[in-house]
Amino acid sequence: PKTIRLSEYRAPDYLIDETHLDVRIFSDYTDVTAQLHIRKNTQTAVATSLELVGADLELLEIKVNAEPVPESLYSIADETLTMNNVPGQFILTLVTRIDPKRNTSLEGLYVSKGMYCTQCEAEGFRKITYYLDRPDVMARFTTRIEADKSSYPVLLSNGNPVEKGDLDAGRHFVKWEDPFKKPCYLFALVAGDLSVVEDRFVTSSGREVSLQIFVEPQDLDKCDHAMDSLKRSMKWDENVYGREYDLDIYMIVAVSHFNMGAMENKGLNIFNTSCVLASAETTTDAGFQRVESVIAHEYFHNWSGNRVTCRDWFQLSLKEGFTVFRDQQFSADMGSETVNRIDDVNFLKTVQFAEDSGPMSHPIRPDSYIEINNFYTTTVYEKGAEVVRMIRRLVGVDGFRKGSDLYFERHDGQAVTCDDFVQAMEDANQIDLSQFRLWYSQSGTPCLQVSSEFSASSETFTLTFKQETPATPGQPEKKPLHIPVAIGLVDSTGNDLPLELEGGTRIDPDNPVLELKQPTETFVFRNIKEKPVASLLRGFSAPVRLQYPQSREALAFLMAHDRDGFNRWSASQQLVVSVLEDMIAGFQNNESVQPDSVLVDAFRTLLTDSSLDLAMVAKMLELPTEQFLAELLPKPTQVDAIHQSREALKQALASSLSTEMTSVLDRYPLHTEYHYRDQDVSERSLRNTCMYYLMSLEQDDVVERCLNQFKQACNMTDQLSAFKALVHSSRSEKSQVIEQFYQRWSNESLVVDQWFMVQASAPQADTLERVKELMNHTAFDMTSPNKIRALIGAFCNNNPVNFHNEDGSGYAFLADQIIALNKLNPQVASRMAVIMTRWANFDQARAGLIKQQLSRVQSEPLSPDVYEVVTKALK
Ligand code: BAL
Ligand code: ZN
Repeated sequence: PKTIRLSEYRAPDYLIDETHLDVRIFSDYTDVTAQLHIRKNTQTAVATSLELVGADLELLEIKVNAEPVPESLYSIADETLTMNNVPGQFILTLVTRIDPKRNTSLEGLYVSKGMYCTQCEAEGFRKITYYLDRPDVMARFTTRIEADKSSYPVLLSNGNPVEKGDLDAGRHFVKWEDPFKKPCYLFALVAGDLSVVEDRFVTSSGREVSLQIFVEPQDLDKCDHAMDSLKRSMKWDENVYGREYDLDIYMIVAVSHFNMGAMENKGLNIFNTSCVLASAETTTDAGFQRVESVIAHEYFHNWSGNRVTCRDWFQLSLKEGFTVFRDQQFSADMGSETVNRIDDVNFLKTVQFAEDSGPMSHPIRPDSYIEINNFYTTTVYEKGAEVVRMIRRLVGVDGFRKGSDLYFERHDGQAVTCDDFVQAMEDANQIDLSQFRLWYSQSGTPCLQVSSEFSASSETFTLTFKQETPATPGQPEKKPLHIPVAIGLVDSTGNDLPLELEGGTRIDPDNPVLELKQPTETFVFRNIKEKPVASLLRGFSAPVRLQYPQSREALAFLMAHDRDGFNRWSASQQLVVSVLEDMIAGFQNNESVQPDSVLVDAFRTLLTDSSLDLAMVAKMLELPTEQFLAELLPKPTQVDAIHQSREALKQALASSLSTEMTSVLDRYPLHTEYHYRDQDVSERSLRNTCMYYLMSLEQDDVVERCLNQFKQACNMTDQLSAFKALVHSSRSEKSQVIEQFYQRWSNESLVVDQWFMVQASAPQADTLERVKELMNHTAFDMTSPNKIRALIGAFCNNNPVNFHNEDGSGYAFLADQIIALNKLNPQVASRMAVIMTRWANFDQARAGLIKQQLSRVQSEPLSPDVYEVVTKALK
């Protein structure tokens, strides 16, 4: 497979102004007629040959200006159709035959549970017809779809329906027209027997938009939350970014077999059912939150992605980083800003930091790839969002809005680059972001080492920052980055001190930020009369690893007093980690270490102080996951020590604080009615966290309580929490509970996913055997990405102690699945292969076993997706 490089980008030699598709669906095949209005790009064109790309297509006809093209004038090879001596402007007609029913890659046109649907981003359109499948070629589309009327009564594509009618033999057609030019990755088509939920939205300028969510008939009662989230997103984007919707219809279709979460096709979003359906009985609070944020994310793409799109796929973060940032802002405005920030940062530090320190590390704007599908990563998305967030901090809220207005106005209808985005921010604010631009090209997580010194005699407090970014593949040398560090110096009463630097510079009290640009920088604060506690990187103002050793007492103090909610949580995590480090050391010396009373006391305060914010209390009580700890702690990762010590800490806290935790269960009894609102979500979260602790003791009274919750819960959040606590225990009741849960929910595919997930993440030693058994369960389906993620993904990602069993059985299991999936669905296979790229983090024996399995995978004939990951991992 070929490596594609950003440095080799060339504008297209040919452009397509109009694309007219006629898609005729028959039971054994689908015929696609494409009429492409092509012209030479006068800006660049040197070539006289036109090269289109296509994959898995049978070419039935080819005409130029309605004249058949003789075979001597075109050639087909290896995913290309090359035509020689084409005119400067012409209409190319292509008829291709495709086989959507056998398309298990879920790219292009495929069938999910009897419904035809598409996924074209990044390069799926080439599986529909030969095309200039690149985002800088933008055309106006019309799409005529024809199919059997009784099997496929609903026929959808982008834009507005302009014509429909019945045909012979029980067939019918609908023709759609999209007035906006777009790259082909935003093309979509759906044909199915679907029910629809409808609503309307009136835009700020008074235009009425029809909103439609298409689902299978049994899911009609699960669309309210998505519809409500959509309307709130539309309003929010008008208020916060001044962006109005531009078509008369906005459609969402839910499909069960989908590689991603959802896709922002113009006017016709296609969603994984898991990101659109929600009901109290079947969906957890986290599920409701996910639906809200993904609905918002795809809607926001209409401006950040569709109206202004990417020039090439290296610029993916232009639309994804910005849109993730926008959906994070939206979620923060809809609920608790701090809790949302904590969840986002937790995810970033667990997954993105791990990616950025491994063989797949890449900048948010990668400079090369073999398969672009491998770059839909947490780096491009979540770190990309952090980079946009830092720009906002540097230019301020108003400056950021000026910059985004200029960006949208300047580039509407264009395919542009990350540099264009930064340029708009610079131009709107007259600031220089030249050093800041390194965040786009430099990979790796910077490490920020901080030391501090208080001088009572000179009444100064000195902070010294040293930044260093470790070498990453292809980037041995790193330059210093422009890093905004939000800070506060907290006095003994918990108040922030005024910040004034030696020399007289006052730091803005509303946005106290230190801007680092040099490898080492020192800041001396004056008029500091008592030793303060420094609160650094408030709100996680930059995606760096902060190393600032603080005493446990200082951390407990910040936990209680920091006015920055994020840093209160961060202090609690650091305190827990520091206690766990003692326990891990003890485990390795065969000593049992009890948790420090500083932690126990701090947790007791959390459980008993009724003035505290419940949602924050619940977050602060959550122990960091084993994956988070593995990422954070020194390598080689002590898989077993981490697991055992974390379990021991959970039990010790449960035992010391059982009175306080039990009284939380009494104070917040099970809700009898479900509402997805902050107070209720916090109560459920806190109660279930306490239940989770107490269940670690496996005492009869708590087990009884948990069983009652499992039976009586009126919502999935409470039922699933109880289910998980029971299944992850060693109590004999669990086999019955597993059976009951399945019997109750076997018709709800998304709940069955949860059923698989909980079992696959159980810490008991027989879990791998159980996972293998479940792969033969009637509900498991190797062509469904949701099922694969729920069972195989959950075992390999969320069950470190079993997956990394030193006998290597977990690795052999994963390799078998990658080999099988490579043929069925390369995208999903390569996601699974990424798990194996982390071998260097483990001890020699485990690393050797992982590499052995990687080599076994490598010896197979591989898709470019899996090839790229495995080759980079073994380099
Ligand atoms: N564009 C792919 C799916 C998403 O990020 O919205
Ligand atoms: Zn996106």
